Amino acid sequence: MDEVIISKAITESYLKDLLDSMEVDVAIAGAGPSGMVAGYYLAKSKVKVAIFERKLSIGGGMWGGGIMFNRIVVQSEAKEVLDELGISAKQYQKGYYVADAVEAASTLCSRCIKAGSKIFNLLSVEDVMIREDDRITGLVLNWSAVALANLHIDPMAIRAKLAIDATGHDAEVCRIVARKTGAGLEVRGEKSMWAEVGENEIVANTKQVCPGLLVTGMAANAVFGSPRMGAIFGGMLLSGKKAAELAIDLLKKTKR
Ligand code: 48F
Repeated sequence: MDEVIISKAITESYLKDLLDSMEVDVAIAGAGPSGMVAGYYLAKSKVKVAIFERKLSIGGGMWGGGIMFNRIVVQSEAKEVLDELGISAKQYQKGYYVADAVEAASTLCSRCIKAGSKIFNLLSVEDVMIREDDRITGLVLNWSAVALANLHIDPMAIRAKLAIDATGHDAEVCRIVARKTGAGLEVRGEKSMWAEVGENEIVANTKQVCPGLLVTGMAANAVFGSPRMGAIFGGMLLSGKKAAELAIDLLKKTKR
């Protein structure tokens, strides 16, 4: 075994993918359930997509389910997404299905990558690129370790025809856009728990919030001031699917 060959294999293979992902159709911030569902459906439709995740582990809030019991609940409306991904679920009561959070997160991750998404962990989105008409043209990334160590290191830039904020409760990309650009975006912040309203509104809130930037998952409810919902995940899955569908439509329009 040659340690240098091992290091070269890792470095060359990683850098090839990173270089290739510096210009993509869609760049997604955050590899939680909504971001990975969006990535899955986009890649399945042959869209070039990269997902950037701050943490070492991907899957966001899915692993712990609710209450640190690794189960998630999904309502009937979103069961089709579990079926599409091959995640098993048992009916608990009419309209409510329970799935193993570990199976759900790991299967979603695997299907997202095998469909063709590139996922890069340990990278945080710290800014966006912006051009005329307040159009978001890409994401600005730095190694998460740089922020943790408080190092003064300049970031790298990824060009994307569209970006998706899937950063969860903090809606980090939308907050950056609201704070640093003239795009007129306001982040109202999520409201207290009300599962039914939160689940209904999350799909309606999944939209393009300024030219070139869409929002999905809990970030969508944070932007529009809708409630949180606790350990029910159907809305996240449907929101990710809708974000992918909207992005595919927008990409088709820009081609014309
Ligand atoms: O938080 P997260 O799971 O968001 P989601 O897809 O799903 C929410 C549910 O998990 C749960 C819920 C169910 O009712 O409310 O909370 O909306 O995943 C967001 C991911 O984005 C990463 C973060 O580490 C997590 O894995 N993330 C957050 N900010 C950044 C980021 C950033 N600036 N750059 C890169 N990744």
